[in-house]
Amino acid sequence: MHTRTGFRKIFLCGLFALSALIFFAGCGGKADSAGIPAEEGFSAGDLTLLERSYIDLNGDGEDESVELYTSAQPAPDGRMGWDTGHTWKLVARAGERFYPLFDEYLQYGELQYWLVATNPKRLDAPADGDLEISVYAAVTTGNDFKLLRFAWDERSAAYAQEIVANPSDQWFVRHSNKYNIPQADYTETGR
Ligand SMILES: [Ca+2]
Repeated sequence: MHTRTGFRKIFLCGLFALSALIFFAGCGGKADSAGIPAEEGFSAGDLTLLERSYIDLNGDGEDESVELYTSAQPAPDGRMGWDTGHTWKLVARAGERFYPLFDEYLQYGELQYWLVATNPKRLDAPADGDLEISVYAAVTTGNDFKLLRFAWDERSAAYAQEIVANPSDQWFVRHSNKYNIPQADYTETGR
């Protein structure tokens, strides 16, 4: 009797473990992390707004805005007071809902973004609703580079993040500067 109960327990535990395995395997998609939901009470604080673009990221007919902030501050002469490192924040905003896509301190680097529309159905004349919009962000520091992609996921009402490229064993990085002060010595010496 006891043996039979024991077998049943083992069988049920095995069944549960198998179900869990199938469930979690089924959850594996292209996204590299949990979705990025709206953040309550977002405040740009002392950050400086560098760029803002308007585009319909989730296909509901209303434009979101994509906003890039940095902790660098404009100097009295209007030029940006770049230091060797800053906090960089990339936000998708839908009305009063803010989605912090990226929020990190970058040393000797910066973040640049692109809004890319794709035509997955390969239609000759796609309407706006046929296109899928992704936010790509290239993130650099003095010793690493990565390319990230963010796309709206209706099911989780959040933005999914995918790491498109993040080369292994990176040692140092030279990169073009869109925002930071160009380093003339790199240009002149060809280093
Ligand atoms: Ca929208």
